[in-house]
Amino acid sequence: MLKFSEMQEKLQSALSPGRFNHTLGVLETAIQLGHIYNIDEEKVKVSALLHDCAKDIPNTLKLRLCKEFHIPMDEVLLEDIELSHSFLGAEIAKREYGVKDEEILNAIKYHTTGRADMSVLEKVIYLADYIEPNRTPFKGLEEVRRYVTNDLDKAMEIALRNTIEYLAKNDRTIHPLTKEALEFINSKKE
Ligand code: DGI
Ligand code: FE
Ligand code: FE
Ligand code: FE
Repeated sequence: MLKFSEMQEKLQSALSPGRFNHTLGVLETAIQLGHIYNIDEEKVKVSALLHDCAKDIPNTLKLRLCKEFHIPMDEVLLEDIELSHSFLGAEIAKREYGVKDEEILNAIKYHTTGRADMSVLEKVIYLADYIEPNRTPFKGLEEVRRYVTNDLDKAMEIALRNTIEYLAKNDRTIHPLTKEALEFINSKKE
């Protein structure tokens, strides 16, 4: 694995200034949440830094790389190539940044859709991405910020519900993993 400072330099040249700035916001937020929820700081930092490492790859190249790395392109991903950046990001973190830790790779892989039975690290990265301070405010953001420091699952539930509602309103297909993530959280409640 590259040193953190080397990763940061490599990433900065792969991302637009705005996307890099977003990443620094996610990094700062994830470190704070990581302390609250007692997770390994190194894992939090690497996951947060690299979560969007594939975001600025042009869509045609995303598609080609997904094929090359044997990332299964389901119907939703084919319709919305952009969505593949999380799955592709995990592969690039592994191949180009030398990340071997499966927990980190999964936090990157599921940061956009979520999935059923997420680890605490996965939830922290998903939510840090959602609430980081550089994001342009949107409906539901403040509610997630209110819950995130004391009820991680409640914050996930709200964020997932908001995302599904937003996608439905914009006639975009909801990925099965996104639905499963919300169903799993709801199934744990009475
Ligand atoms: O990469 P970021 O912008 O930082 O954030 P992200 O990785 O959470 O991506 C957000 C985008 O992903 C947003 O436009 C909504 C979209 N998205 C999230 N879940 C789904 C989805 N798009 C589709 N089609 N289906 C999903 O389930
Ligand atoms: Fe992303
Ligand atoms: Fe997100
Ligand atoms: Fe992001």
